Amino acid sequence: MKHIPSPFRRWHACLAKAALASSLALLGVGAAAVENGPDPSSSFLNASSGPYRVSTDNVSSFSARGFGGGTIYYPTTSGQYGVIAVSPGYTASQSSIAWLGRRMATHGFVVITIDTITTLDQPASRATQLLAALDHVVNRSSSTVRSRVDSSRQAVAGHSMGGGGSLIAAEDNPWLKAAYPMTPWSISKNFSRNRVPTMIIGADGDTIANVYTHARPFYDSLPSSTAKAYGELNGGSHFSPNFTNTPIGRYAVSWMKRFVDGDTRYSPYLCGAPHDAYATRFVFDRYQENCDY
Ligand code: 856
Repeated sequence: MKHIPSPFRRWHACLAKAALASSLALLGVGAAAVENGPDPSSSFLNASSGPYRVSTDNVSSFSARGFGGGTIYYPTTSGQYGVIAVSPGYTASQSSIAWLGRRMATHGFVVITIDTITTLDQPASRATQLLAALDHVVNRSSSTVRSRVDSSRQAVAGHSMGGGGSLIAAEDNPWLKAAYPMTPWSISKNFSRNRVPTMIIGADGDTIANVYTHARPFYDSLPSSTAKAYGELNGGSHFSPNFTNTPIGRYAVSWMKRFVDGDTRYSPYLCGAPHDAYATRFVFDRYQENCDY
């Protein structure tokens, strides 16, 4: 769509959105968009935490069915929040992605960061474990957590083999609202059946899941009818998703807000001017998307 001058593109998108919104309203389908928290700003999204205070519940490996246990991060304020499960990578534990679990929760999500059953589990196994973890939060967590969950809004994310797991989970479960694979690693390269809005994070210096054989072909395989984005970390490594000092947190929050909550206040941070200004943190000209969304 890049060849279409942007005012036209925005105008057509606007008409299309208005038509879609009114037909959805007429049909009475689709969950209403949820707006949790104040209007976003760039500085708000760049901060290491959002507006919600967060408590944690430990899920022991003994009580977990179908995954290895984990930690649930949830807003202390009562409300109805989307649910996100996050898997670490090969040989790693939940501590490696704890920062992201907490960060997303502070923006108004119930997040479970998981340990896998064994740290050597492969992506397909991580996919089923992500789904088991979502099921735990929705059906078997403490009543405090369950009271904060909207089970119609669930999403997955993961690092490396966990990122591959999140791609497989999304492809096999079109009811999911969003996926966020980070420096994903997978033997299967074709995710052309994926109907779940998916943002993939790659890293230019990744020597374990090289972007030319992993993140980029995965992105290219996603159908054009699926909302998608690809950002490649500038000066990044396979382990960038284990640290906070990258665009990963900001885009994770924006992607989940937009597609788990349907909160279009975040659209400019994915498709508009604040995104354009900030996307310089990614490798120049390698950012890809199929906006408008
Ligand atoms: C952090 C994925 C042949 O595959 C590999 O060597 C390999 C190594 C590591 C990972 C991964 O998940 O790293 C994440 O532990 C594939």
